Amino acid sequence: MKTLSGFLVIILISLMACSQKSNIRKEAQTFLDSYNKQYQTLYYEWNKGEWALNTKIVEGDTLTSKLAQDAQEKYAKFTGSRENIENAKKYLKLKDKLTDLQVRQLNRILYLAANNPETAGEIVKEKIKADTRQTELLYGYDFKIDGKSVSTNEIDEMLNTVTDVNTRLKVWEASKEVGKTLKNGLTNLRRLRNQSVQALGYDDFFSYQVSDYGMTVNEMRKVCHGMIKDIWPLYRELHTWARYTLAEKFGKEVPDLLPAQWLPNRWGQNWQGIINVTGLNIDNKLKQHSAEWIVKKGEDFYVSLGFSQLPESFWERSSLYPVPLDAGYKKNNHASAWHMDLDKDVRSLMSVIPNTEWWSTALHELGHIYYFITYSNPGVPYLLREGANRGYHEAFGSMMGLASLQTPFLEGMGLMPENANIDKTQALLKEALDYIVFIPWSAGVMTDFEYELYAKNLPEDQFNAEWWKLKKKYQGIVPPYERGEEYCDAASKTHINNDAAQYYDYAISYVLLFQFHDYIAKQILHQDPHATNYYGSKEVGKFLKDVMYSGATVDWRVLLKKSIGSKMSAKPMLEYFSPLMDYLKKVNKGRKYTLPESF
Ligand code: X8Z
Ligand code: ZN
Repeated sequence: MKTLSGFLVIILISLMACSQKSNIRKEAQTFLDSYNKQYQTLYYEWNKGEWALNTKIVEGDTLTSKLAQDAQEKYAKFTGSRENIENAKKYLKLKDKLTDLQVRQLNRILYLAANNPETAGEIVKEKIKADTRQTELLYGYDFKIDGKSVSTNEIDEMLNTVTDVNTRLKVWEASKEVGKTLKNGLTNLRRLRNQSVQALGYDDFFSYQVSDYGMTVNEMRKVCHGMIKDIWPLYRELHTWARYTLAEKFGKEVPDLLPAQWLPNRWGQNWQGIINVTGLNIDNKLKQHSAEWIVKKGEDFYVSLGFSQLPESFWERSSLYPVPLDAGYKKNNHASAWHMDLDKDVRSLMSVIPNTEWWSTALHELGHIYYFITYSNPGVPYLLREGANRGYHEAFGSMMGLASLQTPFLEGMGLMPENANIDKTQALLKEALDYIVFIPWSAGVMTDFEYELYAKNLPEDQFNAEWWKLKKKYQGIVPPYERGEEYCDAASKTHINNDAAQYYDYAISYVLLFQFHDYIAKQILHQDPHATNYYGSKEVGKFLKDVMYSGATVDWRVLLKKSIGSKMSAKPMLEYFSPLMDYLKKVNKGRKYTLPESF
């Protein structure tokens, strides 16, 4: 009897514990349901305001920015509210009794709150105002060459084609002028961003953004520097090759470091425009088509993998093509993808013209759009409709961009003649000028600059000096002349203004995309990673959808291991480009190297 009653007591106690657990779960769920619902509504209103602000910028119009600010303030007030923070903390104290999905949402609530805490109310308000102003200044800016307005597409086109160095200098200078008008705003935003997150205990805005990966700043910097170290020997060869190639192209002496105005990109972030691989130049082919064709073909590529067609509303509401210079208004000229309502209202903002750069960019943006669509399923609460991490979100569209420029795919699309005799080494070189060259820029210059800016409080009178110090150190790029502190060349880059302290996302995305691409090529398509054709492969589509489906409901490291069986590693990227080393060493034989041998 004694044992039986003891047994009953144990059962009773565990039943009570069970029901207590289930009560706490229920209570927490009620809170989360209500939060998710309000969150979605306010997020949608905020995005609508932001969309209007970014797609139609009229000088002197104060109404649009006021509406955008009001909507953002409401969103901030809710996400940063004391009540929501306290509730989230209260339930997190009982996290052993909650499900993993609930804990993730509660952590997300605290993460969102830290960007707009009610305790820093006035600072948050000021920040929202400064943010909208910076957007207007950046995208309302009238770029001019010799007093004549030019679009950023025209600037990019000139940097890709003009061979007269004096003209190049003018174009490059024109592209940097905008920085001057943004410097005060950036200084102010740095203070406001830091103060906002400090109210909830973060050291600074940089560490806040990094914490989204579950990493400390030191860990993230280590990852970034590790990537640069890995690719450095190849980068050094590319740098040497580029100095000699460009000097010959422009009829100049070989410089020790690369003059910024010689490079085919405003920031020197990728250099693929330096070479023209016979047979592989699809620019001419694309130019025979319309900008609409580019986006439609992009959709067609995803549909061929088994993704659905884009919703009608995407075509109706997106802003995909450039605004004419005489339209009387301007718009954000940088590409982006928007998950307006965290559900079906997906849009993209681009200025597509038919060229290779926009072909890749359109595929990149559609990668975001299909990620949005795929994780907008009942298993993923609004709060977790995000990438597994931010790098994942950037990776898939860029991977499709890589795949879309490989020979078998281009042949299939009719963008190049079948059996065209493409020089494989030159093709690989062109890819390296994109993907390898990008690493010292993203993991080095951008990341270190923002680290110095936010975490080290870089003095205002050193912004430009620091920028060029980092450009020299990581990229071996120098300005045409000493650029004093009246310039703010860093601020000519979109992300410095409106996607702050997150640029390592792209470096991570490149590493991840080569891991995913390698897996797809070898394990699914059984093709050489250098020569794949994803088109029409439902298996590839299924693999991608499976990775995308869970959004941020799972740990990104676990997801990586589960989907491709490995940890984050630059190995597949290095392996992909390894055939290039021997070639470049041969070409560069006898040439003067000016970058240090190891990083
Ligand atoms: O900003 C972008 C995307 C935005 S979703 C177009 N990218 C980085 C850049 O342009 O600097 C894509 C790769 C790098
Ligand atoms: Zn992107």
